[in-house]
Amino acid sequence: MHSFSTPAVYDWGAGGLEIIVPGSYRMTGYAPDGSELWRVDGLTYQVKSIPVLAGDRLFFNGWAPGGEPAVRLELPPFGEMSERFDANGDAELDKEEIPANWLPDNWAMHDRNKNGMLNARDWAHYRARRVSENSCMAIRLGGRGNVTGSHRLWRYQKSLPDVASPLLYEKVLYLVRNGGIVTALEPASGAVLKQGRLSDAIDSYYASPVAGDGKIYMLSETGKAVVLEAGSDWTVLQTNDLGEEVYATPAIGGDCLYVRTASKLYCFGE
Ligand SMILES: [Ca+2]
Ligand SMILES: [Ca+2]
Repeated sequence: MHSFSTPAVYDWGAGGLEIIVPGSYRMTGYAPDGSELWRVDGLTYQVKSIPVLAGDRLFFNGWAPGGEPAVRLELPPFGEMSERFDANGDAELDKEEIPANWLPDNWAMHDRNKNGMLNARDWAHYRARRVSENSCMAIRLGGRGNVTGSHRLWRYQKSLPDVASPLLYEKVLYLVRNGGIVTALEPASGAVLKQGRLSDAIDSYYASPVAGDGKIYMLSETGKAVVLEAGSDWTVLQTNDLGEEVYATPAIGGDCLYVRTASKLYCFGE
């Protein structure tokens, strides 16, 4: 499928570099020569957030439409589908053979050879997408091979951001979901420390949160700039309105917070 995440580089010092690539359905660690070192399964089909590295831990959020636990579909593999539903026995599933509640709403995307039916390859393409699940997860680095069972430490599946990346700051992991829902997670366990709504900034969030000076900064799509006091019991200190769209993640340099809105570049400092 297609994804929008940016790879990360992990430096093992004398152990060399590792390139970590989040993609559809899996996260993969590569050596600089391109050979695969490890992979973790269970990512959703289309990821946008970037990995957050801390020590030998990696935190990652992946969200795509249809991947919420309540709406995803546990579709059977093609073999089972043919046995149950291929009425005319041509090793293809047509629209009359597939149960109505399992029909793809984007048929053309999955009918790869455009013959009006889904063969085994088409069905695998569709099924992979519909069975995939949104989640925020923690991974322990350093494994080799498929380390989904041994190195994926936890998954959290509620109130996830679509685009905004997680933020790890002073031992708390923050997520901001569209609608202004902020969740603070305990990084070691994935347990929820606090969840609440930014009542003055109920909006979509494309910019990732950033932190400094004991505060968390979240900028919404329409330019609401929320300042939180950081912590497992975070609170809203201030909400300002910049009055126009923000999609870029703010940058911090020295004592300044740089924010780019649709038409301006701001520098905020003491
Ligand atoms: Ca058929
Ligand atoms: Ca086809």
